[in-house]
Amino acid sequence: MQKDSLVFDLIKKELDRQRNGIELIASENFTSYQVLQAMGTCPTNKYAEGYPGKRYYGGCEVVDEIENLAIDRLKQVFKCSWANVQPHSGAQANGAVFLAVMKPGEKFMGLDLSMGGHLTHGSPANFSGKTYEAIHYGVTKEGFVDYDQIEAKAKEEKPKMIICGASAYSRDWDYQRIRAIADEIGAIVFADIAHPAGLIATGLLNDPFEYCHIVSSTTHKTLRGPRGGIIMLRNDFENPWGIKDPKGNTRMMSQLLDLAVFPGSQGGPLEHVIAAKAVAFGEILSEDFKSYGKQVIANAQAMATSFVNRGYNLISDGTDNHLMLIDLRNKNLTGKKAQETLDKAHITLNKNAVPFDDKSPFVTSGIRVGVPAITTRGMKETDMEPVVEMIDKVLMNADDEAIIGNVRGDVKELMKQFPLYPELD
Ligand code: DSN
Repeated sequence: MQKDSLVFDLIKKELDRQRNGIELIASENFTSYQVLQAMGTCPTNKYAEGYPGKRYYGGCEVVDEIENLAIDRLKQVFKCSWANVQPHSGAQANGAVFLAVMKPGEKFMGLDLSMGGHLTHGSPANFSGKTYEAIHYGVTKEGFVDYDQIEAKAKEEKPKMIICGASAYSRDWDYQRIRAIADEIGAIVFADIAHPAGLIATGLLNDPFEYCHIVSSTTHKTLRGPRGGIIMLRNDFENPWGIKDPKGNTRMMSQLLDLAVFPGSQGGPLEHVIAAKAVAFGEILSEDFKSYGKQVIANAQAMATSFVNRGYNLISDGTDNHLMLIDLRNKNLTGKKAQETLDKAHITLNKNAVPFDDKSPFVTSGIRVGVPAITTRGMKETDMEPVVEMIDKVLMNADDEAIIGNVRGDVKELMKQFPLYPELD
């Protein structure tokens, strides 16, 4: 059969874009070549609705082994007793958690999207805000999660579930305090660790499993796996909230969550992606990944220092994790302008609302900058200052095409030192 060059040429073009640019989108990363290979394999052909040993199709004996391997490795990564590796994405994982524990119209609380939260934590545009009653907490004017506000609102509103987790928050979480608040009102604590999961897996940030009843994540951010989602419990439990399955039976939390993923919200699992998740979880268990996690934090802190030294205003004045949120108002730039201008120099990041932003989400006053991807490419602390220097040069000359063109050339030269997927040449 003739190769579909139209598609494969575009894939090659995307590879070149990734190779030649500086990738600073905080939610992106580069998988290993093995993870990439596993994704493009024959389990994609297999229907396997159900779970290992309990499928609705014949011929599942091998994909059962693949899925069990992924589950076993994930349980080792987070020292948990139960895991579901089928969610197609983080949003699907969160959708399943809602479906498992909340009835339509019930109340929950999450971090406001405009303060760093996520769409699935109650945005009015998302199923979570449309189906359930969302109330929100925010951050203090210094940019830290406002735990006093969580406590006051929780006592007043008595939500059934409190979500901790964010998409644009550079600090660690006090899970213990949130659990103590939740216990006073009998609420479920659900941690969405999609962003910092790789740093939690390596013990570099607080452990949500000690205090949160349910934990979800994506697998493609700091976990450096294929694009997908997961749900986990450290200790399975018979739920004290008396939550019932669709047939009216009270079940263990793991059973409620399994039912919510399949048949509740998904059909056939993507077994080729689950194979790639298994590869990634194996990598996370290695010593190399521990060094990677440490380097991510070291790079983020070095980059934050370089930005502060150049007069940039970091929300909360710094970072504990892999990202930083920068308010550009003192530089007379919007997030939109900054993102678009940096794109021209092949430096990729995203515009982002900052807490108490006066601009629309399409414009924003800020940018979110993350280091997981450039750390995977091999960059170290000493590489951060040159990167910030290039960003600053572009932003301070945002209408000068010649200067931006020169930086684009410098970016390409620099990134040659950090090869990406040489196996594909
Ligand atoms: N869209 C992801 C992010 O960029 O943080 C979260 O799902």
